Amino acid sequence: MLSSSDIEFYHENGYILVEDVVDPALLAEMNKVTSEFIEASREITESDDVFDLDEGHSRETPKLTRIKLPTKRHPVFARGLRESRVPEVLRDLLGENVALQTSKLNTKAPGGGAAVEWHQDWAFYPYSNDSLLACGLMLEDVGQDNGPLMVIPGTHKGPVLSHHNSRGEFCGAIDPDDPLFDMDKAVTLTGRAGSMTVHHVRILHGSAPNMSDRARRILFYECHAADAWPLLGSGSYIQSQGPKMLWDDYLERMIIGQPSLEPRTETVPIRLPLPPAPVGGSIFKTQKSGGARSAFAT
Ligand SMILES: O=C(O)CCC(=O)C(=O)O
Repeated sequence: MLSSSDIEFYHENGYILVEDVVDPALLAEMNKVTSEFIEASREITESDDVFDLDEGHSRETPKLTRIKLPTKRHPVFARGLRESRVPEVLRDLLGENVALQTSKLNTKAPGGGAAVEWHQDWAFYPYSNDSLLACGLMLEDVGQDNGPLMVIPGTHKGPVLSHHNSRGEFCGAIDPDDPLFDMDKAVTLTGRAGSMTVHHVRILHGSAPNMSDRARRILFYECHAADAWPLLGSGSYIQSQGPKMLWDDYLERMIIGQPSLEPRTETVPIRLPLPPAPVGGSIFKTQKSGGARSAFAT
């Protein structure tokens, strides 16, 4: 269980760091399977439903930005969600009834693995209320040098900033010159393998390129209160489902408690992520094809 001061800190600042979330044996298994996926990506030349390729990916030097939907690809990633402290953290922060929204394993390769430009997840997937968060489980140590997650405390209580480019397309990132963005207020979240960041769906966050010689593996479990229902965006695969698939998938995604057919609606600031960037499929492709301006350019 989280302490009441941790819970208060999360609600006030929009993030927390929790240590020792997964036991070392399970963590080792998750890393082994992750390495097997990275090995398998040597055969891949274009991003697909499983792999999001980074620039410079090749058979000789595999460079992935992401393994997509890892909980659907291998049971060990679902075990990391269910056989760990994640459910208790979710209960403390989102209540008794919680579902997985999506999962992604961001594998920032050594030697320049891509930055994630500053954004609010909420800009990608507005819901009927904002009881959503992302758990970022560190599969390996995350330090200052390998592209750690950064957040701007308190921004989860503010507006949803524009994530649109000058052509009016959704580009999945804010403009670094936005007067409401102040990088000097950023907090960097580092930790030992097995630690987990939790960030609110509306908090501004991003991460620099990985300029170190070791990978940065963070497995994100994005979760929502069962009575938060998507307005638009969400996992692209959720949008493409018919009612039967949608329902079966929702039940499969439940983590604790019961599903809800009565969306809780709240007055929350919303901007829809339309029209889309020319290429979607991942935040990396949306930001690149949408011409997002970088806050990390040197
Ligand atoms: O991998 C990261 O550093 C951040 C990931 C993120 O914010 C995202 O995928 O939406």
